Amino acid sequence: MSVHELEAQFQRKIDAEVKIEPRDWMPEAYRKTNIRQISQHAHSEIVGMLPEGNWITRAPSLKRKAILLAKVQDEAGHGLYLYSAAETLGAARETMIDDLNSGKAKYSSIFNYPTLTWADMGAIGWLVDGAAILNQVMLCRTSYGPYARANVRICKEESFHQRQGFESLLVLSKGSAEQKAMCQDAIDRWWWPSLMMFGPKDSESTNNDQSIHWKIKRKTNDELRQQFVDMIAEQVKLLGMTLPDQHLKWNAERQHFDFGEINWEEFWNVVKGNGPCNKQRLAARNKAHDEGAWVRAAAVAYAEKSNERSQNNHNSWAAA
Ligand code: BYC
Repeated sequence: MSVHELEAQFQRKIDAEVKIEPRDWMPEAYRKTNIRQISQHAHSEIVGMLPEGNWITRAPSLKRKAILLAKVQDEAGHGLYLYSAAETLGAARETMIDDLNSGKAKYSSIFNYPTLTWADMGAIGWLVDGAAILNQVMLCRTSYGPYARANVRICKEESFHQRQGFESLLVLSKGSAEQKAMCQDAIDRWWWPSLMMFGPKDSESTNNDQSIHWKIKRKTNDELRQQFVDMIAEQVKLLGMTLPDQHLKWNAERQHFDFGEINWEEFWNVVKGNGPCNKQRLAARNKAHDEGAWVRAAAVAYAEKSNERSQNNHNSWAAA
């Protein structure tokens, strides 16, 4: 079959909602864009452990500490499912990790902001995980099988993450004047960066059109962002708090909330490595990688010994 015919057959499968699996033929650009997106997603989960990890030792109660620990562990697990999904496309784990540690690979802009108070744990759960879920629910139906299945598992855990965040803010919102102020301040700081998680506006997105055509993405960046604004603009009322946007207003004609302009200069600045915590995040990842070298070496040595042992057993059986 010619490449042209293979491509036509591939697109027919996509159009018919048949999942693409690792051994199936696929255009090289489809493989590449999946490796790019899945590995960036994996890196986001791993780097995303850092801002919350910062508060594990300072959680205000045993219950909150246990919840936060479980959430951060879940994120490590999500990263591992996603690295495995990227490996099925031929990406090497070491290369992906090296690209993250050297600053070559991207990860979500959101994790380059600092977590200044305990209320930030609630705001991350409610807003950041809330944004992530909308995106990941869509990705449960992405066309590449292993990525879709990884997202199904991730979403189950993520919905607990969002609920615990909202519940934690609800407690603060009913607390002392100081707690209420802390809650509002966290919402004010995390709102705009959360909107940036959905990526550049559609007119600036380089990958939207092709990814929609291949059903890697089912909704555009702006569609998902609008869905998020509509959801949060209602939920914030339950907290008795406000969102820091004077242009936020229900538009009866559009049946959506209008909202103000995102600071795109800030977004690209953070994506390019110049956000408030980019350097700190990469330094923490590199330190963890260096300190884990002995664990990786021990695991390889153990695997080699086990192989040798089973080979010797096999040989002695064969000789007997
Ligand atoms: N930050 O063409 P576009 C979590 C890049 S973590 C940085 O629209 P695409 C959690 C983009 O990569 C969940 N970079 O791209 C963990 C592209 O650059 P390249 C994270 C961004 O891929 C711990 C360029 O801008 N979720 O849940 O079609 C605690 C042009 O953009 C960002 C995922 O990773 C950004 N925000 O669409 C709590 C979901 N946005 O590579 C929670 C998977 C864009 O061409 N990813 N860029 O040089 C996706 O769904 C898509 O990749 C995006 C962007 C919607 C993010």
